[in-house]
Amino acid sequence: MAVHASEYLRLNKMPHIWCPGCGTGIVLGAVIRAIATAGYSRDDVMVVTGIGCSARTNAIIDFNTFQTTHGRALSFATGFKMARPEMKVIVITGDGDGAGIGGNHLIHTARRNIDITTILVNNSIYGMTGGQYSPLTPRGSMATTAPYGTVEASFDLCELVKAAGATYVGRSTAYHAVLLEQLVGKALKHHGFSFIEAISQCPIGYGRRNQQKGAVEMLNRQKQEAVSVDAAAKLAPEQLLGKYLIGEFVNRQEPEFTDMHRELARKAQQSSEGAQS
Ligand SMILES: Cc1ncc(C[n+]2csc(CCOP(=O)(O)OP(=O)(O)O)c2C)c(N)n1
Ligand code: SF4
Ligand SMILES: [Mg+2]
Repeated sequence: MAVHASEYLRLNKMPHIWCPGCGTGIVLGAVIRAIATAGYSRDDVMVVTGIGCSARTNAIIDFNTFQTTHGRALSFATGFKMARPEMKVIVITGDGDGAGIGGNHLIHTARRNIDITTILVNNSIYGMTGGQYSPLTPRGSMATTAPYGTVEASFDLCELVKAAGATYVGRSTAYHAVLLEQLVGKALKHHGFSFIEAISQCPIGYGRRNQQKGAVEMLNRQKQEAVSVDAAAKLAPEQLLGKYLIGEFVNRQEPEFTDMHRELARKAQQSSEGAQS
């Protein structure tokens, strides 16, 4: 019998800690609906997070869950996946956690093509710690660490993980929650490293410093600024200025890390048995 997504929530841990209008709950809703549609039981799934508002998803979901140190979720998740390759390992991380302090882990986990699904909640800011800018904060934004606006360029994280070797890459927004659920569903079924960037709104840490008056305005911006990959193909470059792409960017098969590691262990075992006989 199909599981209803709400059965994956720890209702006794409610209320959650998120501010009114926060997009993280919308992202989590899309993720658990995708898991329900895929039909995984609670015991099949391990969700690993680092630290941040996005990492607090772990407090209210009823899977095997592990909240790790800031920026290190992918390293812990790699260890879990190596020990229990039959489990569905999911990492939920933030732009500070996954692209800032954990950026190096992200590159190398993508390069290994280990079968882990990563959902990075990009709310353009370090939300939990009060609004410091992250590597994904748009240039010119106000932050507690940039009271006159950031001068650093942000980068396109989907392009980065694609270049690093991720074999499934997509992006959606909290506004486009149905697309987000579909992309997460495909990422979960993909055998290899899959990465979904979920653009989300932080009305408190980012919005109120940047003349974005609340969740509705921020969701409307997501609607206006996001362009689907198919629509973008028909537009001239100048029509895409100030926009970002959403949809599926990469979907290809390459040898997966735990499979290759198991094969290597088998060969090593055979060769040591051969040497002893
Ligand atoms: C090693 C370490 N450095 C810094 C912190 C403080 N810290 C906790 S959450 C956080 C930022 C989280 O930002 P992000 O990953 O974008 O998550 P959000 O809160 O925006 O969802 C920081 C810097 C920490 N807990 N551990
Ligand atoms: S600080 Fe921002 S990201 Fe954190 S709960 Fe509040 S609105 Fe959400
Ligand atoms: Mg953030």
